[in-house]
Amino acid sequence: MIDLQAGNFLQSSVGNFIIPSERVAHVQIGNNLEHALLVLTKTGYTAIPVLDAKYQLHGLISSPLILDNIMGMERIEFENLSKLCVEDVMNQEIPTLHANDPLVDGLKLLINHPFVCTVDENKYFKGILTRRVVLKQLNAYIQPMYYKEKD
Ligand code: 2BA
Repeated sequence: MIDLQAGNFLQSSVGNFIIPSERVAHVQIGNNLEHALLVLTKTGYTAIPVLDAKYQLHGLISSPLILDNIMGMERIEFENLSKLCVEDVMNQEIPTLHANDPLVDGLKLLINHPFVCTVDENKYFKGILTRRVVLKQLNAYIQPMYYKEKD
């Protein structure tokens, strides 16, 4: 059963937990797949947002998506890395959150997505809500309750 305190925690705004846009690795519309693969490899992330010059969110690019688009029937088509742009292959079917949405909405989306982009009403990218940050907060919240009950 959700107690009153847990209810408050889950109702707190997503905006309190996001990694701000300036700390999120991203690529821009117009970048080719070679550039995206470089950014993904150097940062170590599997998927990152695709933004335009005004910081509006357009989709997500990931290493599996890039690999899928260079795999030919008989060979790896390396030339596609420079031929194709991120907007040709990015995933546009992505959920988004707003900074004032309750954390409980973010928690639900994080079941199927490792991170969820947060945007404002004009689709300007504000940051990401990650599983790590939410699990860390949830853990900090739950641990004292668990050990208090055991005492
Ligand atoms: P993944 O890249 O698949 O990373 C899965 C988890 O591995 C991350 O979970 C994190 O715990 C760890 N990890 C991966 N690369 C890391 C790195 N360079 N430094 C520290 N830890 C790293 P979360 O932190 O929950 O992130 C979930 C997803 O959010 C990541 O999935 C990535 O796609 C994205 N992400 C997280 N932080 C990002 C950032 N600063 N810029 C761009 N994308 C980010």
